[in-house]
Amino acid sequence: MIEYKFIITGTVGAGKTTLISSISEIPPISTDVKNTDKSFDKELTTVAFDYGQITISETERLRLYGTPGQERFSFMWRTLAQGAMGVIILIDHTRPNPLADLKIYLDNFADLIKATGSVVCVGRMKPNESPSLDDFADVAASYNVICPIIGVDVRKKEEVLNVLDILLTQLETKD
Ligand SMILES: Nc1nc2c(ncn2[C@@H]2O[C@H](COP(=O)(O)OP(=O)(O)OP(=O)(O)O)[C@@H](O)[C@H]2O)c(=O)[nH]1
Ligand SMILES: [Mg+2]
Repeated sequence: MIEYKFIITGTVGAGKTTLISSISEIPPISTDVKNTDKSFDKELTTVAFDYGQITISETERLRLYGTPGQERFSFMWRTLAQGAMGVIILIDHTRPNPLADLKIYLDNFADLIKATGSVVCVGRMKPNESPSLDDFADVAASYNVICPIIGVDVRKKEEVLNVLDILLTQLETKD
């Protein structure tokens, strides 16, 4: 069995745990606990990682790890990035400064992004709302990152599968 490891990262509440549970064919492993941080209004939050998997053919399986969103758990980010073949950066468009959020992950995952496939997913984006997908692309380009930037509703399985397809295609075309 060939196994691909992808990770998903992004800010608190962006929907990383939700994305994994949308596609996992096993009950996702979650390390969510009751949130005690009053700076964001969320009942549960991930403290270590999420895990889900999906079989993509008779010989290929995809393992998907989600990072904690909170930066105080960022020591987990590097651990989870080890051996990853692709990274999904999930941005919550409704946060105060989603372009600055993107920069945090472009910085922290720079090595992985350079070495593997990557895709930036923008969630909760209403049509014609600013910043635009082009604005995100400009930020990525300023970090020398050229990757697909797409609007995604992580609650929709087909949309998440499309993201995974994009990453798998990048693996095929990478030398
Ligand atoms: N209305 C709406 N809700 C969304 C959308 N995308 C995600 N959500 C919801 O936002 C919440 C996201 O929660 P999680 O999946 O726990 O987020 P997370 O990124 O894992 O958060 P942490 O682990 O705390 O960093 C879920 O309740 C989702 O259903 C969207 O496009 N619209
Ligand atoms: Mg989570």
